[in-house]
Amino acid sequence: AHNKETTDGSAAKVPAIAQPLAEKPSDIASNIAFHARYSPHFSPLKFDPEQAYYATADSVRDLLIHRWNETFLHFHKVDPKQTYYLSMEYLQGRALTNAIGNLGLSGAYADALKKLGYELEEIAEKEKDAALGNGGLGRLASCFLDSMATLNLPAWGYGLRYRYGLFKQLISKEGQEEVAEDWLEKFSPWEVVRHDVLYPVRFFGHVEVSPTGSRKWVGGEVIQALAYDVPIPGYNTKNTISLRLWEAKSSAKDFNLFEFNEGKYESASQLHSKAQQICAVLYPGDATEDGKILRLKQQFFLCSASLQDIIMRFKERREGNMAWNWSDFPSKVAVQLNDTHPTLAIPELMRLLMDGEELGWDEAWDVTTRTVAYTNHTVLPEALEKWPQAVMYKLLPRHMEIIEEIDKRFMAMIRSTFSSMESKLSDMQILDSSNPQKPVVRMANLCVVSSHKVNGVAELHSDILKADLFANYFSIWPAKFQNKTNGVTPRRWIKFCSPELSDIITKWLKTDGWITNLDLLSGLRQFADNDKLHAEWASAKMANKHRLAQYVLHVTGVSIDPNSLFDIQIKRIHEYKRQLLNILGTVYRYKKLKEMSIEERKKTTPRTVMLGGKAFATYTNAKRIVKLVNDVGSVVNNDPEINNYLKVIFIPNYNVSVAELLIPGSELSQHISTAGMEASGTSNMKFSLNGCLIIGTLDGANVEIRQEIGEDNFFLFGAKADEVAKLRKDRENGLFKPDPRFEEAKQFIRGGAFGSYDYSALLDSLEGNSGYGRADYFLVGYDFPSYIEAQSRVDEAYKDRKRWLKMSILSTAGSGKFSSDRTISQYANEIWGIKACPVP
Ligand code: B1N
Repeated sequence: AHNKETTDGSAAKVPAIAQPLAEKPSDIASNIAFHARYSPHFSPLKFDPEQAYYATADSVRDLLIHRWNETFLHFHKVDPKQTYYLSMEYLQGRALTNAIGNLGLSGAYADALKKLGYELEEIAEKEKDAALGNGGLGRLASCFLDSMATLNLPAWGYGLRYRYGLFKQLISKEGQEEVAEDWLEKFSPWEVVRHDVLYPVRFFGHVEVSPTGSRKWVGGEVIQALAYDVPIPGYNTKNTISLRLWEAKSSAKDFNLFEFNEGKYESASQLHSKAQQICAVLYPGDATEDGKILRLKQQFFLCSASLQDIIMRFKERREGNMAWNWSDFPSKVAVQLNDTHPTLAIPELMRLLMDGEELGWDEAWDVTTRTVAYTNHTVLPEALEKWPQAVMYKLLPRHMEIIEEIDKRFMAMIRSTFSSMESKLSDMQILDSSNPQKPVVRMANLCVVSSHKVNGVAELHSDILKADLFANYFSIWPAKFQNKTNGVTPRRWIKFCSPELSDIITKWLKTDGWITNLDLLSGLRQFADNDKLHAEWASAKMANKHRLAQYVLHVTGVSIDPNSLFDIQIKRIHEYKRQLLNILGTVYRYKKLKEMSIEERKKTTPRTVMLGGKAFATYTNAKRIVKLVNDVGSVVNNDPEINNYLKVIFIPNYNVSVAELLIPGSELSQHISTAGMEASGTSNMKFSLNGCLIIGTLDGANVEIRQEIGEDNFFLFGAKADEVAKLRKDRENGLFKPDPRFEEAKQFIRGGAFGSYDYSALLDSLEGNSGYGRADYFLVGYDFPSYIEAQSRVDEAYKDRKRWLKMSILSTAGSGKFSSDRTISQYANEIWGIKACPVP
């Protein structure tokens, strides 16, 4: 069926080659054919779906490169203030459908590919997910890039080009298995290597003091950072910005030819393999000292290469202008730290300004603090980075000097200006030497002290930062603290992943303006009771459910009923996210169904419970949870009495493209973390945007979602954030009486209903005998009864089709606030001070 001219191996009759920038279907088809032949990545004269993907991507790339060059020339000419987003993670997912959609060429490309014998969707699936991130923090960075481009903002993303991104999750009888996922196995058409953009990055060595007292970092090992650029097209604009990913390289002079010829192969290429290690994997395990050094090397590599590049650009744009001054730097450059992972940007900028550009401390400090801002993404104590001082001294001796000086001056400032805070100094200090065996650098403290703005990612989270984690700093610097509630890009997360629903929205709103002005969705409210809209809405949702059911059958072999309620929880597996609450509730539902008569069962709401997510490779309890979900599924799905009323599915290898399939087909999603622990959540926004109802706690952005869509349209349960501390205390004091239904569910598992695996270690963590003094730290037992009751309200609501559809429409209608366009506009106006710079 496919393009005969090129698949049968005979001399190909490739259509005539049009000009390289093709935007009409016939030109596009010819351009794709051109690339199939003249940008070959495989043996010649084949045109199977994978080659069609690469040829299509190459043709899209032409268009992007054209826009990209224009954008850079324009930025260079205008010289606006620019934002540089520093992040150790980007979860880009696939790029083809998104790029074509942002270019406004979805129809044209679909037609062009039809001419060549292909469906766009079919070839788009050949692309590998770029998973250079772990979860929400990385995906947020990617949504931000899309919004920055769409809003025509002069901005860049900086990150690392990991050879292996997030692992691929395999599910076996044992539970989760991790294998390396090779996203670069063949080649990525979305990156352009810039052979001329190369910076040296030093590690180890020592500080040399000159007779004049100036200090220089010398010796150690020097590794080159080479730039790979990924184009980020905006939606419906020419502006195309850049995600610059650094790759580590050694140079030829580091290769010891003499040693090599003597047969000493390993020592001859030592620096080469050291360089390769730096970008080998996303988040290398940091349990060992070597692991810590590698992770810190990664962080510094990102910071140093990016800042050298930023400074180079700043100077380049001032060439021939004698009047410029370093104090202009913050009016041209904003650096945003995505959590503490790129904190070393602070001492590195200080070092480059002082040791490289010969600024004095005060001037360098003024420039640095007016340039850098910090976003906090978590209050979980174990996620707050603390680097051993010994490791820092060894790897970055000059930076450690600078950090000591920042700390010293900060303490002096507190003593002189805020003497009432002296008693809090030990909490506020950057260097924490309270444990003389293991003195550490508290990276979050360094960020707060050195940034001009600090923000949380949802209102509740930002309030917790001010009242709790950073309360002392807040009392001395109230104006430093802000909130920037997260958002998601409506292009990827509804327009392209749910085109049917998007067309309905456009039709009823009589405009597609909502795609870049998501607040317009509120216009759907007036139709929330309209029967015609209900019918269209239900049919789009049903089509998405069918597509999802097919996928589930394909990856698990289990067939699920599109008429059942599709209930989904997808996110990293973590005890605070409480997948265990979900599965215990599901076990309880199963047990009750077993006890019912057939007549009673028929009155229940049939459900398909789907869970997906990856557990960190060494996180034992998270891996037990994965296994438990799979074991419960094996029993329930094969129970002929029950499997018409309940199915339990573990979705393997959850990632961005799987999310793009699951979210449009969802009806209920679970965001059920212990209140106060999920900083924001962003999938909650994607689900609600797609007309999916939420069962959730008052945590993170749930609070604001519920406000926007209305209390009646949100299934709320559970303890509130400000009750959690007391509930934990009560628990320790033996004041907690577990609900019998909770005991029943646990007992059912302990009794072996789901196989012979011993789940007692996992279930014990919910009881008083875990041995860690953290008995049910996440309050699963406390919240269980209100969770079960909220689930009953869901079952009742689902029986009333009209009511459910109305709630679904109101969810979408109330999601306008959660566009990352809104979030990024706020960052641009309230933190970065940058303005749109559209390419004419
Ligand atoms: O950042 C997201 C939030 O929506 C989530 O609530 C939050 O959990 C997530 C160490 C993290 N916080 N911290 C991380 C990631 C990687 C790592 O190595 C911490 N991720 C979040 C976006 O704001």
